Amino acid sequence: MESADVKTLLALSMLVSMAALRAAAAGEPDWLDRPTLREERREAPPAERERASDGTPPRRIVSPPPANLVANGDFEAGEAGVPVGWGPFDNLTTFWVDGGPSGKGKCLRVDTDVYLSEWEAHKKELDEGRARSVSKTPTAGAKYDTVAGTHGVHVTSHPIRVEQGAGYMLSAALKGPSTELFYPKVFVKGYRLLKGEMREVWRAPMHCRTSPKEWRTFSWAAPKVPSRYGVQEVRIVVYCYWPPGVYEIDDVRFWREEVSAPSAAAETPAASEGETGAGP
Ligand SMILES: [Ca+2]
Repeated sequence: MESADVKTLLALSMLVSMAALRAAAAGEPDWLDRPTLREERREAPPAERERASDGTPPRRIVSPPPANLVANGDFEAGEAGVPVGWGPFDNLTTFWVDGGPSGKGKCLRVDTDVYLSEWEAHKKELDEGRARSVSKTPTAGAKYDTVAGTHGVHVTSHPIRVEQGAGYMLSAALKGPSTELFYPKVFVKGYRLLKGEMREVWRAPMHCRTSPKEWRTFSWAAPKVPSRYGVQEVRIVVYCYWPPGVYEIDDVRFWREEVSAPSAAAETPAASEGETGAGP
């Protein structure tokens, strides 16, 4: 072999070694240069890319679902016959029952087909500590004198603190009657401390076009930022009214989610988030 060829070979091997060293310095093992792994890395979601760039081998990672900020949003935990973290329960219009989208576990049941007078009398008894179990009188006629046609039924969660500038999402599973104009809603109501007490300053509904035949899951189209309206804490409120009937609710979820610029711009002002007409 001529000395010129030896020099060329030496130069080439040095270049190869330097490339390997550079790759190692960049935290990339050289086996990542294999086309299939490169491909997998390119297609990986951001969470997986981050993991791969710190030198650990890339592999499929299923991200855990974001933490649900509603304690007992699945209504599985209960005490003294009612689910913890929610209220009020009267066992005339609100019940903790077996069931849910999976057909297992527990869920919330709301019956709005109860005479308003009967419900008010029962509530008075409960308030006065004269609790007794009652069964409703079957309703008849136009039913405008029922809870459905008047007050509606609210079931409210515990308070949840929200962070400044943070986006949040809401979802829930429901089953029950609805019409073109009337259907149950799940609200996020926002509160702030004003003159020593928490006052409602904002609300955002989720309209639920329910079916009495099947469970359906509903969610907001995009995250909302409650702190934009001065909100310090929120409560989730399930609201059922017209048509009179039995509604079931389960898997209420409220979680932090990054807000993208377009959805933030599209968010409607607080005043138009409220409901008009029959509402809570
Ligand atoms: Ca459940």
